[in-house]
Parts: sequence; C-alpha cells; structure tokens
Amino acid sequence: MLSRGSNLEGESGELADSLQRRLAADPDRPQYHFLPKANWVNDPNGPIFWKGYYHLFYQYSSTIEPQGPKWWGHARSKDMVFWEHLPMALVPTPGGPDKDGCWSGSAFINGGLPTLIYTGVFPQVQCLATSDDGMTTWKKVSGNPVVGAPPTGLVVTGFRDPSIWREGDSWLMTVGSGFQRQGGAVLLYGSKDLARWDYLHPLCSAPPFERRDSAGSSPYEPVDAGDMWECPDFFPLGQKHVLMVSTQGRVHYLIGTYSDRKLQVETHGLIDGSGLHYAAKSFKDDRGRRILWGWVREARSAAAQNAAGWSGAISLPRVLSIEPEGALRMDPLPELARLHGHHHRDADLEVKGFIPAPQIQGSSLEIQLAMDLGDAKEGGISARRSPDAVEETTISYQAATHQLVLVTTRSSLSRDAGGGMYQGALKLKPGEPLRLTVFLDGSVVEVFANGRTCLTGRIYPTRSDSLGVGIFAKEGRARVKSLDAYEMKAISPNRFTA
Ligand code: DQQ
Repeated sequence: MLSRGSNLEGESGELADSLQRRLAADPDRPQYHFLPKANWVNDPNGPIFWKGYYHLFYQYSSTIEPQGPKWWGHARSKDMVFWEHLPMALVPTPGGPDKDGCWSGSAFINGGLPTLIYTGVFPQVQCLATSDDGMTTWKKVSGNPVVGAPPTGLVVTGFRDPSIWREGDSWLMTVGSGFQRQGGAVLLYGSKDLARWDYLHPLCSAPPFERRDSAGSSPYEPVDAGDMWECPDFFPLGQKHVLMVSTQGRVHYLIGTYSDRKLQVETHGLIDGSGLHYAAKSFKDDRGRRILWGWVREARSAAAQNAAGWSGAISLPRVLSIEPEGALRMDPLPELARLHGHHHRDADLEVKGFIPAPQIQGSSLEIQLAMDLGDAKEGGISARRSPDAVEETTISYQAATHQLVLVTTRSSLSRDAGGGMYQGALKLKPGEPLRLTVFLDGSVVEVFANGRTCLTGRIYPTRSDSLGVGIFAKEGRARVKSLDAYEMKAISPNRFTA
C-alpha cells in the first residue's frame, strides 16, 4: 500500500511522466551513484554476492516529507558499477511485526536459501524473510518476530539493525543498542536454527564517543547523543576484527582482537569526517575483498528535497584494508574506472596561488591529484567553480593542522543549501605527496585522501556555469606531480532522458 503523497504508481516503480522529466532535468541528481528511481533512500542494507550478481538492498520510502514507513528496495549488478532495479524486497505487512516499517538489516545464505534479517517497528523486533525464486520475491517467515524484545532486564536506547554470521555450528547475530547516558552497545546473540535466539553478552560497549556538535552534520537532521549504536557491522580484516557503528551522525570504526566472542578494541577512527556518509554496511565479495557502502545524506532543506522528488544516495563502494600502522584504509572500488570517459592529464606544474585548469570542466568527474606541498601552508583543488568564483567548492590539505578540509559554504547561492567546513585528520609522512581522488557527481562530492581519510559532501550550485576546476597553493609554492581528470559516464537504468 502506498502512503499519501507517494511518487510511485505501484511497487513495480512506474513513475509519472512529469516526475521523470523533472528528474531528468535536475542538475543536482547524481549520474553514477546508485539511487532509487525517485523518492527517499537512506541506509544500504544486506549487500551480498550470490550466483554471479552483487545484490544491494536499501532503506526506501515512497514519500520524502514526512518520511513514510521504510521498505527494502533491491537492485543487482554484475560489477557494482552498473545496476538493475528489482522489485521492492520488503514492504510492511499490515498487522504484522513490521507494520510500521522494515528497518535495516542484513542478507545471508542459509543452506542455499537467500535470507534477510531485519528490524520490524514499532516496537523494534528482529524478523526473517526468505526467497525461493532466486531473490526475486521474498516471503516473511511465519515465526516472526524471531527476537521479540531486548534481553530481559536491560533498559536499552534501541534494538535494531541485525547483522549475522556463521561461527562453528551456530549463527551469531549483533543488534545495535545502547544504554542511556552510558554509551552505545552491540548486543550479541546466538542460535542453532535461526528461530530461537539466546542473548549472550555485549560484543562491545563503550562510554560515549567524544561529544561532537552538529556543525559537520546535515543541518536538517538532528544528531543523537551517542548512546545508541546503529547499524553495527562486524567482520575479520587482515589479522584483526573490525566493528563499525553509526552514532552521532558519524560512522566509527573500532579495530581490535576478537576472543571469547568479545571485541577488545585497540584503535578507532572515523569512516568519514563529514557526517554526510552514514549507516555504513559492508560485505565480502567473490574475490575476498571487503567492500563498504554508505548512505549519502542531504544537506538541503526538506522543502528542497520535496520539490526535487528525491532524497539521499548510496555512496560509491570503498575497498577496506588495514594499513601497516593499524588504521583502516579505504580506496575507491577499482571497477569504477569503467565509468571513465574523456581523460585530460597535466603533470609537473608549479603552483602559487590559484591556477585554473580550463580543459577540465563539469559536474560528473573523477579528479586525481598528486601534489607535493613544498613550503605551501595549504594546497588542493577548487571544483564546481563559477568563472567569477561566487560559487566554489574546495578540497585541500592544511599542513600545520594535518587536516584534510572540504569547504562547501560557498558551493551554492541558494538559501536552501546547507554548507559546511568538514575536516578529517590526515598526517602525511615525510616526503609523502598529497594524493586526492575527488568524485563529483551532481550534488555529491566524495573525497579519498591517501587511502586514509575520506570526506563526503553535498553541494547544490545554482549557476549553470559553476563547472570550473583549478588547483591552488596558499602561502608558499607547491608542485603538482600529476593531475588526471576523467569525465564520468552515467549509469542506467535509473536515468531518464528529458
Ligand atoms: N536507519 C534505519 C534504522 C537505522 C537507521 C531506519 C540508521 O534501522 O538504525 O531507516 O540510519
């Protein structure tokens, strides 16, 4: 059943012609990030590889404001770059434990049978669904909810977003939770048959992360107090184990040793410094790589999202590994190079002040910069710049503070667009050049710096000529070792031509 104000004419996803025309003409709408055909997307759910296809599910709502109950959208791909939409996987069942929404969760294969585990609301309970037709349609199991309440005696801040794996002859499941004014927690359950679950203990719990204000987060969404850990994701990586949790508008990673079914945390950091990349979810692909997806949130008013007819995007896939020093490494999926079109290269340039790169223009680009900072205090890229620079987005490294900085405060003249100065710690080693990979895709900016620091931004330039690119160095001279820019192809079929 569709909510009032829905933009879809049916679960098959037919869109009204007028909406298709609006989406086709929208310069803010990404062209190579995965999106539903229209309307609202938030968390990526249940990424999995099965029988030759990568499947991606996602939190979907057919309305934007007020947010309707959540469904699970579904798409598949041969390469994690080009996608094919499939029918909605999960829709709330009237009168059922998920009557008010099918919230985040995971996908797994149980003895050959594709299975989803997710949170039904309200109250928050854990449910299962299976597919016996090759992941085309999904049936909820009759025993739902399989976990109907938090552990007896625990007063928790939430109880949602199950994640599951096999250990010996048991299934183990984490559920995101926490304790008021104490901090988040990930609750660990065990089961032999998926039907009966026993609560074991917290896999990991912690005092609240250092309190952050909401400056780096979307100005249009509240940031919680950090006492609820959403979307836990737990997996082995190299010789260590990694737990990701989403809280206070950010995704934190905790790396440590897993023993006695508990995580002893040894180091931690942020998946993305901006607060606009949230609810990250990963999976192990068919080549053994650990791939991470996230929800790219909006930084514009609800009215602007409503007027656009769509909200949110799924991030580009990131390949995770562990650096020799123990921090998490994140690189864009190499297959994204399939989107490369026209290529322009510059090399060996001295930079003092601002240098335009007139051959590089556009809103759908991948830009790779390798730069020696020299004695410059700051150096980086200016993008989506209007000829008179009234609109401009900058990505730079500040040598004194060891910060990667993404500034979107001047990206748009529109009052509906929220901007920010987003920062991520990045300490360059002696002699190490700054290596930036910047993906520009309509209103989405994703920045990877030296594999160690990522920043995601949203920009909504108003001027059709805000397409310029340049390089800058402040208070000193820097050297561009190489500057490569690629025009990026659009991914169909969720693109519309006007
Ligand atoms: N979004 C889901 C919840 C999750 C939150 C609901 C994180 O399951 O905790 O759409 O963004």
